[in-house]
Amino acid sequence: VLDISWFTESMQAGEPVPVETRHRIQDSSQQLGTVLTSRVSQYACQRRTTLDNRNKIFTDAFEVLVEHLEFSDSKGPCLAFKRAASVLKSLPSTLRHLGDADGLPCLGEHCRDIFECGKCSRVEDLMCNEKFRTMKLFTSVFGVGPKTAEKWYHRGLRTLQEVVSQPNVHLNKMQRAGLLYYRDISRGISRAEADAVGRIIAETMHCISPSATMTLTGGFRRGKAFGHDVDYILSTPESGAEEALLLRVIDRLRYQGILLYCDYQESTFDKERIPCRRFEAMDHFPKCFLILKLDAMTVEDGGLQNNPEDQRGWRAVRVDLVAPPADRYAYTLLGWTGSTQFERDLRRFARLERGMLLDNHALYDRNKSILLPAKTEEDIFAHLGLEYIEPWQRNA
Ligand code: DCT
Ligand code: MG
Repeated sequence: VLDISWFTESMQAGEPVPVETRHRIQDSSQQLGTVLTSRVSQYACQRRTTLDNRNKIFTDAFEVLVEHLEFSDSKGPCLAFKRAASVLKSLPSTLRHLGDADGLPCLGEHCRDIFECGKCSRVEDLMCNEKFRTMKLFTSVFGVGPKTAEKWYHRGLRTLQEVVSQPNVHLNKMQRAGLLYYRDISRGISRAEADAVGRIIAETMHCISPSATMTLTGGFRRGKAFGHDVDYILSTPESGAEEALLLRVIDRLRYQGILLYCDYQESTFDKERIPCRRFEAMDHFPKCFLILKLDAMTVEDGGLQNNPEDQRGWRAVRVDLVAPPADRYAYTLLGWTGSTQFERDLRRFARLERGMLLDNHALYDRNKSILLPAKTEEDIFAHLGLEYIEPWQRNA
């Protein structure tokens, strides 16, 4: 039985998150940054994008449109807005004049709304739109994608309280966990919490295999102060032992009583079948999507975040672990570091500009019909003829 005692207060699509769209770009012949903008690449992997986003006022608005388009499965327009937001994030200053956008890639007519009208009515309408707000609420649950959210919406459901109390709503194991720990996992994880998770996993892993190593990846490796989950790569120098290592780590976490949820995906990696010519969202390495119980006492810097929930002395955190074979480590590290837009453009750049195929498993040169070996991320950038971009500059 799903214990939803904390659901007593009505969980529903709350006040719209304020997105300030009332910033008007002046139409002026004065162009601030043409020298700079003429050198901005259309590929995120040729831009250095730190977390210091000077155009948040615009990118927040774009991200609302992206979310809306993702809900309605409009891939093309969605990608166009993602690219536009990504270009803006890389700029060293805020756009002040329409002329500043001239010469910038990916900022075509579809962006004029947001720049020109002083306010973007489309964004403001969405923020008040019941369907959009409900879809946002439902998809914020771990395990709930746009399709399920839409189904619930059409059944007339509007709050999480309604979802859990409807007897005819079937929830899978992931969604049940998502709802059970909703309060915790919808709240950001701090770097101190991510490090605490890392210490627990490292300790567990070293009991099993002293020579195994662990690398923090995802948003935290890019320097983010908060994340929605913690991503770690586990590796062992012993060839072929990675899958057993991951399974034993999971077993031990369970034995410690801190494994609240585990979705284990076994390896489907076959060395004979690389390169993979068709793009797949996920790699084939053994991995797991976990929810762990993080004890406040294990977190440095004042324990868990200042939250009344944490009076109970622990919080739930989402953790992803992946364990590639040792010779696939560099590709996996590059793939899991992100951002998603940076990865998308790396693969696109490889394919269109270099005739190469890149994924988390390998880099393949189609012209020479060879797999290019790499021990480090630097090796991969070098094969692609790209300047090395540090992880903290990949926040595209
Ligand atoms: N990734 C990707 N393509 C996807 C999803 C993920 O290339 N469709 C890569 C990039 C980031 C990495 O996997 C980890 O994914 P997330 O944890 O979802 O992203 P994040 O950048 O770590 O974001 P957050 O800080 O919110 O966890
Ligand atoms: Mg992450």
